[in-house]
Amino acid sequence: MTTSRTAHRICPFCEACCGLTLRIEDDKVVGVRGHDEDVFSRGYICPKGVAIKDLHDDPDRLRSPLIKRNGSFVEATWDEAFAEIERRLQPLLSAGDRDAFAVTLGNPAAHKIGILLYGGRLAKALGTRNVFSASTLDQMPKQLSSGLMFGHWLSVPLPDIERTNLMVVLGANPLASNGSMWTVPDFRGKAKALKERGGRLVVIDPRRTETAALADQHHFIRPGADVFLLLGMVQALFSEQRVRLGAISEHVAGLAELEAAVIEFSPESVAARCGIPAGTIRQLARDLANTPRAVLYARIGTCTQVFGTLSSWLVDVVNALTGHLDVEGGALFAKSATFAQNTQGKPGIGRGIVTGRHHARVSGAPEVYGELPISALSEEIEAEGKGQVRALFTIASNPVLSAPNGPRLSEALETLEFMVSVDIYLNETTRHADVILPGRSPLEDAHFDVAFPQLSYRNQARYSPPVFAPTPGQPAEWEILLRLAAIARGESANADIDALDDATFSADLERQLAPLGNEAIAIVKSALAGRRGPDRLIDFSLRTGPYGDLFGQRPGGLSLNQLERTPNGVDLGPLAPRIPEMLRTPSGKVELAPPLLLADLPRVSAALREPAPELVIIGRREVRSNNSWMHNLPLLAKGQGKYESRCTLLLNPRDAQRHSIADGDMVRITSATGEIIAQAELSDEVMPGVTSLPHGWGHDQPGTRTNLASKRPGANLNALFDPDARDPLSGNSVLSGVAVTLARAP
Ligand SMILES: Nc1nc2c(c(=O)[nH]1)N[C@H]1C(S)=C(S)[C@@H](COP(=O)(O)OP(=O)(O)OC[C@H]3O[C@@H](n4cnc5c(=O)[nH]c(N)nc54)[C@H](O)[C@@H]3O)O[C@H]1N2
Ligand SMILES: Nc1nc2c(c(=O)[nH]1)N[C@H]1C(S)=C(S)[C@@H](COP(=O)(O)OP(=O)(O)OC[C@H]3O[C@@H](n4cnc5c(=O)[nH]c(N)nc54)[C@H](O)[C@@H]3O)O[C@H]1N2
Ligand code: SF4
Ligand SMILES: [Mo]
Repeated sequence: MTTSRTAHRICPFCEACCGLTLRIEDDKVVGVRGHDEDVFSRGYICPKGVAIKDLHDDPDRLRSPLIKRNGSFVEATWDEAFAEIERRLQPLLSAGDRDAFAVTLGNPAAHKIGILLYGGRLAKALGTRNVFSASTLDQMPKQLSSGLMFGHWLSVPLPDIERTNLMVVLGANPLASNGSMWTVPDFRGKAKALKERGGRLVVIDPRRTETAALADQHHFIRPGADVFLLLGMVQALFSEQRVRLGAISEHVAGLAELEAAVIEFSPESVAARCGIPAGTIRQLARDLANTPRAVLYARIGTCTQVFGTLSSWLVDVVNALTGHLDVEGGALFAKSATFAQNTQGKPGIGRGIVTGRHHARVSGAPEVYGELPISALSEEIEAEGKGQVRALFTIASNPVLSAPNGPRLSEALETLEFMVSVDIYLNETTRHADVILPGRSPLEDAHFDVAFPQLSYRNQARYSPPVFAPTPGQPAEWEILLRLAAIARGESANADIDALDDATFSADLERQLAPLGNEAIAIVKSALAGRRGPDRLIDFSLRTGPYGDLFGQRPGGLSLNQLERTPNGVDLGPLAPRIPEMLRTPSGKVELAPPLLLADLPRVSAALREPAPELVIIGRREVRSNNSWMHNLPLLAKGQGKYESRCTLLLNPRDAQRHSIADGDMVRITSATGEIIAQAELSDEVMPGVTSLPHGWGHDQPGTRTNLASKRPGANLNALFDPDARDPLSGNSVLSGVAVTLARAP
C-alpha cells in the first residue's frame, strides 16, 4: 500500500525563499506547489521551485564521491575520498606556504546553511588569503557601499513595496530573477497591487524587460551609464533645492561634501552618455522628491560595471536626499531574527568596515569583506612565486562558466597540483578536480536562511526540517567541510566530527558570553546539549537574537523548538524605521560622502569624456534558468521555441540590418578577450547599440556529466569578458556593457 504525506520546505534556489508544499508517495516526490499557509510567500512559486523534484531525481546528480584515476573519474567510498585528500594534501601542507591553497564559494553556498556557516572554517584552517566567491561577480559593490554608509556589509536598504506609491527599478529584472538583495516572493503580485492602489512603477534598463512590460514607464539607458544618471539626479536635487532628508536629518554626515562633489554632473552634462534626455533625468529626480512614498531600487545591472560601488552608493543617496530612507513606503532595513550584525553589540555605533587588509599577490587588488576578486583566480594559479595557488577547493561554484574568461581558467585549473570540488555535478569546473565530494539532495537537508532574512521585505523566521532521511553514510555539507578543515589542520582524515564541532562551538560560546559569567555559559550549554551542527548555531542565534526567548528570560520568544512546531513560519511584521539604532559606523551617522567613494569621482569625470563603444553586450536572466547549473532538469530545459536553445543573442533589428544578420542566423561575437557563436533573435526590446546573451551557458565542454544540458549547450557569455576589467573599489567584475563586434557565422 502506498503511503502519502505532505511536507513543507523552503525553496533553496533563489533569494525569494518561497515555501513549497511537497506531496510525497512512499519515498517519491509526486507533486510540488506553493505553500499557501506560508506566512511569508503565501503560496507563490515559480517553475524552478517545482523543479526541486527534478533535481532530487536527476540521475546525473552525484550520489557518491568521485576520484580521478589515470584521467577518469571512478566512484569511491567517503573514507577512500577523504584518505585520498589527506594523502595528496600532505606534501603541500608540509611545504608551509598557506597561500598556495585557494577556496571558491559559489552562489548555492548562500542558500545552504551548512556551507555558509562552515565554509569559512575550511578557509581559516587552510590559513590562506586566497578566498574567492561569486560575490565579486554580483553584489560586492552594494555590500561595500552599504558598509561604508551604514557600518555593516549586509545593512542594505530594502524597498517597502507594499506601502510605496512610486517604485523606480534600475538594472534589475525581478519578474525574471524573483528579486535580489531583496527577498520578495511574488514581485509580480506586489507590483500589481502597487498599481491598483494608484502607484507607479518605472523601469530603467537597456532592455525592455519582463518587469518593464509591467511598468507605467520604461526608459532605455546605455549600459554602464548608471553612475552618470545617478550623479545627474543627485546634482539636480541639490541645484533645484529639492533635498529633504526628513526623519533621518539628525543622523547624517557629509551632506555639504556630497553637494560639492557632484556639482559638475548636471543632467545636461550626462544626458548623452546615458542615452536619456536631461529633462527626463530631472523629472525622475523631481518625481522621487515630490512623491511622499517613493523608492529607488537597483540591482545587478548597476553592480557588474566599472563604477559598481559608486552606482550602488548613489542609489541610497538618492533615497536619502528625497526623504525616503528609513521611512514607511521608502527604503527600510530588515531586522532579522538571526545572524545579523546590525542587531548585535552596542546600538547606533560600531567599528564600521575596512577594505584592503591584504592584497591579491599578482594584481594588488584589495581584500574586500575577506575576499579577493574571483576574476583574479587564473593569474594567481599561473604566476610563479611564493603564494602561487597550487591547490584549490571549489565549493558549489562553477567559475569556468560564471567568471570572466572561463577558457583561460580551465587551462589554469589543469596545472594545479590538487583540486577538490564539493559539488553535486560533474560539470565544466568540477571536471578539473581530483576528488569530487557531493552534497546531499536539498530534500535530505534541513533548511534555514542565514542571509536572506536580513534582506527580506518583511521580517520573518522559518525553518524546514529534512524531507527525506539521507542515504546512510552520506555526510552533510557541514560535516564534509569540517573534515576537510581537520585535514587542513594536519589532523587525521578520521577525526571525530562531533567532537570538533563541540569544541569550536564551546570556544565561541565562552568567548561571546564571557561577560555574563560561567553560570550563564553553563545554562546555555545545557539548553543546547541536544543539538549539533548548524541546528545548534541557529538555535543559539534565534534565542539570543532580537526576538529570542533569551533562554527563558523572555518567555514566548523565538527558539528553534518553536520554529519546528510552526511549519508555516513566524511573521515578525512589516519593516519599521531603524535609524539610528541599526547604524554601526564609527561616527554613529549615515555616511553620505565616504572619502573612499568621493576619491573615485575623478575616474567618472574622465570616463564621461571618453567616447562610448558602438555596440556592447549585456546579459539577461529568464525564469527557467539559474546561473550555470539548472539546465539539466527536464522541466526547466524545455521551451526554446524556434531557436536551438534559449541562449539566443538578442539584437535590435537596426543593428541586425547594419551587420546583415537575419533572425535565426548563427553569429560570431568577438570581444577583445574572446569569441563565441550564438543564434540571433531579432527584437526591439534591446536598445539600438546593445545586444544581449544570457550567462551560465556553454555546456559543450568534454568530460562533463550533465547529459540533458549538453544537448542544448548554448554559448558561454563570460568567454568574452576580461578578468582584469573590475570595479577597483569592490573587485567586482565588469559583466555588462562590453564592446563587441558581430559577424554572420557560416
Ligand atoms: N556574464 C555574467 N556572468 C555572471 C552573472 C551575470 O549576470 N552575467 N551573474 C553572476 C552571479 S550574480 C552569480 S551569483 C554567479 C553564480 O555563479 P556560481 O557561483 O559559479 O554559481 P552557479 O553558476 O549557480 O553554479 C553553482 C554550482 O554549485 C553546484 N551546486 C548546486 N547545488 C549545490 C548544492 O546543494 N551543494 C553543492 N555543494 N553544490 C551545489 C552546481 O553544480 C554548480 O557547480 O554567476 C555570475 N556570473
Ligand atoms: N530565473 C533566474 N533567477 C535568478 C537567477 C537566474 O540565473 N535565473 N540568478 C539569481 C542571482 S545569482 C542573482 S544575483 C539575481 C539577480 O537579479 P537581478 O538583478 O534582477 O538580475 P537580472 O535579471 O540579470 O537583471 C539585471 C538587469 O540589468 C540590466 N542591465 C544590464 N546592464 C545594465 C546597465 O549597465 N545598467 C542598467 N541600469 N541595467 C543594466 C539587464 O538588462 C537586466 O534586465 O537573480 C537571481 N535569480
Ligand atoms: S521564486 Fe522560484 S526559485 Fe525562487 S524561491 Fe520561489 S520557487 Fe524557488
Ligand atoms: Mo548572484
